[in-house]
Amino acid sequence: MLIIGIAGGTGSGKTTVVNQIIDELKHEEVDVISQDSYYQDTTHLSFEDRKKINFDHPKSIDFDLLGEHLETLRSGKSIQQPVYSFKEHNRTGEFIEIQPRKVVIVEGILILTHPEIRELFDIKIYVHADSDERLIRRLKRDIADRGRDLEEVLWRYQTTLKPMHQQFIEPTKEFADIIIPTNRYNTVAVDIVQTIIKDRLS
Ligand code: UZR
Ligand code: MG
Repeated sequence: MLIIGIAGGTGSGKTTVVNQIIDELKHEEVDVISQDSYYQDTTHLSFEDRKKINFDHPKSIDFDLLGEHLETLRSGKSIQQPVYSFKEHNRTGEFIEIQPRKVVIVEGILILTHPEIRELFDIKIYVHADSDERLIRRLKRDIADRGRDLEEVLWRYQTTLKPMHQQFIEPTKEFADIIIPTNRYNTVAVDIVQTIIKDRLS
């Protein structure tokens, strides 16, 4: 099994890169695991308190569960992954079963911040876009898909997203084997990653 970690700031284009990488793989060969599924269980908090959680800080992630799940998949067994709701800022109580596959891609802003989790990755990738590009993408997404408004997104960006990015996310670039720039269309970096995957699978 090949486990690939893909980090990068919010709006850096992680999802696009993941989709380009898996484009040439067969459905039954790859699992994509999002950090979002591993936000801490916050059932003990009220909705008002959950809204105040700093979701860009490493402590918001249940890395113990993520590590356990990756080990389980590596041992050839399936996992029961919690389903997360961005609307509720909490786990829904439902689970989905994920089967072990030849390639497991783990993506998320904070996945390279944790030393033991880093050790589990065979390939570490950091997706880079300039902060203005990321803010533009984040604004569009939060307004279109997550029912937020301009003021709220900008306020969150200045008070949380930017400082957390500088403190925790950007420094993990140092751990990356490959840095993929997404300010403009890039096919070479993705080709390289696909070649490594094919090579390891054969
Ligand atoms: P990406 N996030 C939420 O907005 N709500 C939640 O309940 C959980 C997470 C956001 C989080 C982070 N920050 O910036 C983003 N906030 O999801 C990471 N606020 O996701 O890498 O797709 O941008
Ligand atoms: Mg995402």
